[in-house]
Amino acid sequence: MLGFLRKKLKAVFSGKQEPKAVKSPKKIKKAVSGPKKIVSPQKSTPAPVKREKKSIFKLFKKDELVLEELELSLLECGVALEVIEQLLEQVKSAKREEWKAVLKREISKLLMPAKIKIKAGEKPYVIMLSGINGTGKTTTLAKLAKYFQNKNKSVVIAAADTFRSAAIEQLKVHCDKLGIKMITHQYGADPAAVAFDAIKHAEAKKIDVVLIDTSGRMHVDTGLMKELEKVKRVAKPHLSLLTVDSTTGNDAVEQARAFSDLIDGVILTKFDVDERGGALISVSATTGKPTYFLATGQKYNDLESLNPKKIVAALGL
Ligand SMILES: Nc1nc2c(ncn2[C@@H]2O[C@H](COP(=O)(O)OP(=O)(O)OP(=O)(O)O)[C@@H](O)[C@H]2O)c(=O)[nH]1
Ligand SMILES: [Mg+2]
Repeated sequence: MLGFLRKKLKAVFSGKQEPKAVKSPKKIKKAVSGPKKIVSPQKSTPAPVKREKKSIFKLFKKDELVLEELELSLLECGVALEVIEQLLEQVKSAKREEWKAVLKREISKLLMPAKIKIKAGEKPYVIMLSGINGTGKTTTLAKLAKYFQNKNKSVVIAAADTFRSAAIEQLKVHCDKLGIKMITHQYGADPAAVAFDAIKHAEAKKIDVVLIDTSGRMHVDTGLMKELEKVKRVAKPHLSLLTVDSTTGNDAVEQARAFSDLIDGVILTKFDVDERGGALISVSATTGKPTYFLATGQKYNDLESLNPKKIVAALGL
């Protein structure tokens, strides 16, 4: 916003716009340094102000108001502040009449739906899920298993979360319900070794898909992020996906940055809890990676493809 304000004031001083509409340099300085403060031409000039000058400042104020409206729509949808700033910078380079359309277009471009395509020879097809704690990795993994079963593909699951207590038992419940074999080691074992064993098992039994569950890790925990790198190095997944909780706010940017090099795409989880899509906009803008699914509930079939139009519509622009 401030950049925009500065530009306008620069135009006033360079003579491109009527200078008299602004009271004094002192006031201008205040307007520049204060947040979104606009100098009122009426208050600042005791002499009658010409119509022309007035309209310039009306437009100026109108621009600010439109930008604020766009900013508010993005904030209300839970888009991270950093991403809002980036988006508004793009918007401001267009004509004001086009701002809303440009914003919608830019967001649509960011949201890239993708589908899993298994090529001939990719057997077993290996998928690894990662993400911060509680974002829905294990539940989504079970949904993915069901997704492949629905396509008549055989599945084996690697319980590579050997860290969190009860993680293996939680996954076992899903595997038993779905009739899927789970490869596991002891708690505290190397997760990369679990993934490796599951892939070897799939190769021996000619199983189509290996799904690797990993433990939740905070993106700031460098030790655990290194561990994830190792799992990836060993398992060489065809697809490495990050689960992002729909309710994530500003933190989505930092999460996305930390995982970005380790992932090929995103699954937005708990979309039934928060359908605004702001977290997905933030993560997509930060990683440039596509979205494979939206997880929309607790049932195994609650997986949907991303429809960018739905997310853009939720912005209410
Ligand atoms: N409403 C809703 N709840 C979900 C969804 N996905 C997961 N959950 C719930 O979110 C909670 C955490 O899910 P988990 O699958 O255990 O998450 P996780 O990422 O594996 O957790 P950690 O392994 O502890 O990091 C559970 O209560 C799930 O039932 C979803 O799409 N919608
Ligand atoms: Mg889990």
